[in-house]
Amino acid sequence: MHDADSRLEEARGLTEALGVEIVGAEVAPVAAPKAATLLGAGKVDELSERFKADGVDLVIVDWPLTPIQQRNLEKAWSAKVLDRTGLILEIFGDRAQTREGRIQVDLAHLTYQKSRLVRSWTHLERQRGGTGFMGGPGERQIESDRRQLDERIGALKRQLDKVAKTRDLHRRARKRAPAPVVALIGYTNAGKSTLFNRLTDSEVLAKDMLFATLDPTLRAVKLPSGRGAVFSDTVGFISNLPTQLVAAFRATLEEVVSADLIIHVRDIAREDSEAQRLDVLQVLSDLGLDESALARVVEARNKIDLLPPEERLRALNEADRDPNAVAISAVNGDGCEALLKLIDGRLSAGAVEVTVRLRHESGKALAWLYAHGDVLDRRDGPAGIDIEIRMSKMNYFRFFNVFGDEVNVSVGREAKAAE
Ligand SMILES: Nc1nc2c(ncn2[C@@H]2O[C@H](COP(=O)(O)OP(=O)(O)OP(=O)(O)O)[C@@H](O)[C@H]2O)c(=O)[nH]1
Ligand SMILES: [Mg+2]
Repeated sequence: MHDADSRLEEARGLTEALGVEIVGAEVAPVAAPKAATLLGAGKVDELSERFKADGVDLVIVDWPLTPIQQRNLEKAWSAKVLDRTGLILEIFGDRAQTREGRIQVDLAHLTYQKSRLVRSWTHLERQRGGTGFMGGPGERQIESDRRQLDERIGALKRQLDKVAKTRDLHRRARKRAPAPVVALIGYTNAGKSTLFNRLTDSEVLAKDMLFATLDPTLRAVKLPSGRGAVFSDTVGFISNLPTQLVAAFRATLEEVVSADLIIHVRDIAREDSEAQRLDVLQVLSDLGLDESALARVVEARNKIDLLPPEERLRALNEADRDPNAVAISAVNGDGCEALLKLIDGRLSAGAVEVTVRLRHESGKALAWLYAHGDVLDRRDGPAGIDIEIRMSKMNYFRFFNVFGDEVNVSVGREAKAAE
């Protein structure tokens, strides 16, 4: 879980990404959420005073607000109020540059708006004469709004289809060239663009700003072996990514996750690095990436330059023991050579012969190995079961992604380089 402080920091980052001046930010504990205003009346009043004194005209509430709550807070504070989804949609609206990106954002916006047309409440209001404390448009107005939104959503979807078809043609042209695609994905601000620039010698925008990148970029690279590959940099993930956005960006994201190899770039200098990792895996699974596809995921544990020496050493050692991970600094280049080598090796097909040590109780992992490889030798000892096995590279990496945490594995280093 992200704690309140990291969430507040992230909300600050998102607000800065919108380019507005931040007057203040704080955590407001909510014991019992109020249906009308989320916050209690006392808190709403107290904030109202302060907002007036500071001349605040935009308030971000990092929590999903119902349309009613949003409207009531706007009234109480005489300021525009955005919740997390609204804020992220605004940022995306600012950033989108390609035609496809703009259509995707518009689509997400309209879907969001449509989901916020309230019927049941206003229905009551209207029957009571329409002057209840909620105010709001009448039933007929809402129906006509909904129809208009539906029409525009339909039109955008058709446009998007057209653009996607063109992109599909481009993609097929690329597929004919045999270069495999390597996609950089990860939490926003993890360092994807910085790494992309370093690996491909390019200059896409890399900035200490959330969602600096929105539109995908592709570049061809030559790997150490001489093999060519196409790298892609794209939009970052975030916890509680608005579903409207995921839906609108589905085509882009699916293209990314269908890459031959997925580099999950992580900021491991952050306190909530593990929570961010889980958020990213959640988005991947939302996009339909299943267990077998996890074999295509490699972790680039970035920003090791920010770690104090002992922690850095630990990170390096841990990554060393994991065939699916490399510890790097995209800023100073540490580990990037090793990452390229790992990518190179992973893109070459073939089998590996390794010895894996399992704990006695790891029956599942043992059965998996027997099912997915040729067991060459088995030694049952007091420290565990040593299995010498030959299996496809794909299965080897898959094994680590599935069982890496729960089994005690000892592999010869040569396994990492085995072709
Ligand atoms: N110290 C340090 N900073 C890094 C490293 N990699 C990236 N950064 C910084 O982290 C910030 C974000 O980097 P980006 O490359 O823009 O991150 P991103 O993942 O592309 O972010 P979005 O496009 O916003 O999702 C920038 O200020 C980078 O300079 C690293 O290895 N070490
Ligand atoms: Mg970026």
